[in-house]
Amino acid sequence: MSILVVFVLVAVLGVLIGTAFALVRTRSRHDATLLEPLTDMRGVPTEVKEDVARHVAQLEGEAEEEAAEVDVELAAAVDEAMAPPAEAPVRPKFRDRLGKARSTLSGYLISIGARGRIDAETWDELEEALIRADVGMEPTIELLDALRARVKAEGLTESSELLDALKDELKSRLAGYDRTLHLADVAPSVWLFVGVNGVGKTTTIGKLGKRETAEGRSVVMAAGDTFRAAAAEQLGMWAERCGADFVRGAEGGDPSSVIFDAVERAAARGSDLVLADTAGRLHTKVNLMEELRKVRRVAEKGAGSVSEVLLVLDATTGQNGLVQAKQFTEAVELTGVVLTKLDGSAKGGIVVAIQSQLGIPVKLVGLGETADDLVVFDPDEFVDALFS
Ligand SMILES: Nc1nc2c(ncn2[C@@H]2O[C@H](COP(=O)(O)OP(=O)(O)O)[C@@H](O)[C@H]2O)c(=O)[nH]1
Ligand SMILES: [Mg+2]
Repeated sequence: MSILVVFVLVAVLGVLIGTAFALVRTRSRHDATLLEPLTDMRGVPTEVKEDVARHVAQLEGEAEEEAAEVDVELAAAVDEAMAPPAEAPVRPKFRDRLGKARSTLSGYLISIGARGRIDAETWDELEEALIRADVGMEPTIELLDALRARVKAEGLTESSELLDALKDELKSRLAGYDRTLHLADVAPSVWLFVGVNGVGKTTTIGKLGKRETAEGRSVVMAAGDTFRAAAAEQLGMWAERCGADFVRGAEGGDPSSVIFDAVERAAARGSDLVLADTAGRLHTKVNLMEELRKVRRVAEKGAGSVSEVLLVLDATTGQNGLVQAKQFTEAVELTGVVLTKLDGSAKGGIVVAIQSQLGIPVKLVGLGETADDLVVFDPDEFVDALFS
């Protein structure tokens, strides 16, 4: 009799453990049905129930551990996919790149700051500093007038207060411009780059190509500088690097037709943006300006719209850049300036001259030669860097 009872109990236990096993294997992780059979073990002795419950708990624990391991592996894989690439660009800081411009000013700033009082010599030194930094004669006079009025109105007496007022004045004069690069309502948009030879047009297009493709836009680069074959090759390399489409023409060919073809290609492929390079030199200046007018017209003959005409200026040329800017504004309506080579320029004040004399915003500045060295111009950061 007792042997029979033991036999039945062992059989019941076996069946229950088997069922629990099968349930644990097939259930979804948070499935509560697992414990249901256990609640229906009427008439089964307590020790057996406890034994079964222990087994089930152990199996459940193992299943949870396994699921947790899978979760950890999955999270690691997602992290890896979302992580920025190892060579993630670090935005260059004005302060680190404006060494030359800062050293032009620093001697004056230290001397003015050390003077303590605001006197005639303070004003002379300030004027000299601004002229040396290539702020330009007219903007310098305007700035000094505004500062004199401010010193009087606010009762400033310390030279350090005067320097703070100057920083403030510069920041507010440089602020307030729209520095975004606009896209046309209907693609493809065309951004045209103009400027004399060697200022950094092709390099700027390359840098922007990287930025725009990284933001998910499809880009066509147009080698509108047909003056030398090397110019097209240089642009072609940038295009390849950032995965942009590339259109070039024959050496000495018509730049307008290259840009027209690029717009056609962009329209056919549904691309967002055409970055159009132009030549910086021709036999005469009159020809160059005529050609730019034609390029501008032809770029809009097809499906594209020119939404930016950017004048590229080399910051190391200082006031000379201003003369160029005036000539280019006569040929084409400029939407902004790209000021390159600010990293190598002792004449940071040219930014003030350009904006105050031409009323055209400096939208981008070049702070070096690599693809990530083009940044949106930030007046506050710029002024703080100059005075640090
Ligand atoms: N240091 C520095 N060099 C630059 C910058 N932009 C362009 N360059 C260099 O200026 C030179 C002329 O540039 P390029 O794009 O060929 O001028 P382009 O003739 O106007 O097309 C090249 O050696 C560039 O690497 C910049 O922001 N900083
Ligand atoms: Mg070029």
